[in-house]
Amino acid sequence: MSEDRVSSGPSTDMSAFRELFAKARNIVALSGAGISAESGVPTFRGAGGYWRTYQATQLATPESFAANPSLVWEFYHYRRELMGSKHPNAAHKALAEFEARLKPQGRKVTVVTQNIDGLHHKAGSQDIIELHGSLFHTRCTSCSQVLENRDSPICPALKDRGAPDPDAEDARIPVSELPRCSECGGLLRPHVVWFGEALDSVVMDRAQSVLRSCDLCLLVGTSSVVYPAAGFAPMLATRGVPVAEFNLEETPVTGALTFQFKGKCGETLPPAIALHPSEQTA
Ligand code: BV8
Ligand code: ZN
Repeated sequence: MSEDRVSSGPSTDMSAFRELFAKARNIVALSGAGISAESGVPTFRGAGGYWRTYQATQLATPESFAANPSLVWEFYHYRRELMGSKHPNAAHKALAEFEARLKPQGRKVTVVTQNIDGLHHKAGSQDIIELHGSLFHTRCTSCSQVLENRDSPICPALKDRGAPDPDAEDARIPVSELPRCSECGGLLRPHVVWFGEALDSVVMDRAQSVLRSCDLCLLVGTSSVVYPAAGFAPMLATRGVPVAEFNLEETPVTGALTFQFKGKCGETLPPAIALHPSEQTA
């Protein structure tokens, strides 16, 4: 009787991973909030996921913005201002160096991130797809113009507002004093994808295209619960593409993956993607 193959689950063999990575030519790094945790940026899960008495998932919705644009803008203003003192950590930097090192070898590294904090850009990565938009871009709710905006504060009424403490008083800013479009005067919103909103089709097409040619996936610091991003790594694994997860803990997709490297990605990722002896001869 053929023995049922017990799925052995992901390997923790770093040398086996590095042999595969040495041959990979189109590498995709799928990152989530966990890659920015060691930079001091709160993640969505656990304590970090709260701002005042709200979970981020309650505020990151079109319904919340329609009902209370002042509160949602305080939340995003807080996160924008926070980034002024946050910097890329060893994991962001390792990915940026990895991309630069492999380029002359004709090998691609693309960062596909769920994060809106801009730390991959700050670390020097070039090939980045921001699936969920950016804290530092606004979109006009009237004329849809998208602009980069790094103004601090983004409007006078938000100056010194956005305190995260549960007992902080909501600013109740009149909508006329919230960020307004310089073109048409319309109300601006953060150019991010909220829960219940579709991802930008151009961004999605770019992501699908890099995933189609991917021959190695690094899944870094994501809880893999938010779709469609959470479906990317399992889809690759089903296609036989090796996927290595770098996370503090198990996630719903861990069992389907090829490699699992547990720990802080600022410590586990850099040695995993450091120079391989085969590259010297390249
Ligand atoms: C869509 C931008 C359809 C905003 C984000 C019911 C109602 C409504 C919708 C749904 C529903 N059920 C399912 C859905 C779909 C929904 C969804 O998946 N919901 C989940 C909650 C079930 N998805 C959507 O709504 C998406 N759109 O489906 O549209 C559609 C189609 C056509 C037409 C119309 C509609 C849009 C989802 C995008 C939402 N926007 N962000 C903002 O940031 O403010 S999502 C946001 O949360 C992040 O971008 C990220 O994607 C997600 C958080 O996940 P992570 O990044 O993984 O972070 P998290 O904190 O969860 O985990 C951190 C991980 O890191 C942990 O595993 C931890 O262990 C690890 N870690 C921590 N420290 C370290 C570490 N690892 C290593 N080292 C460390 N040091
Ligand atoms: Zn406008």
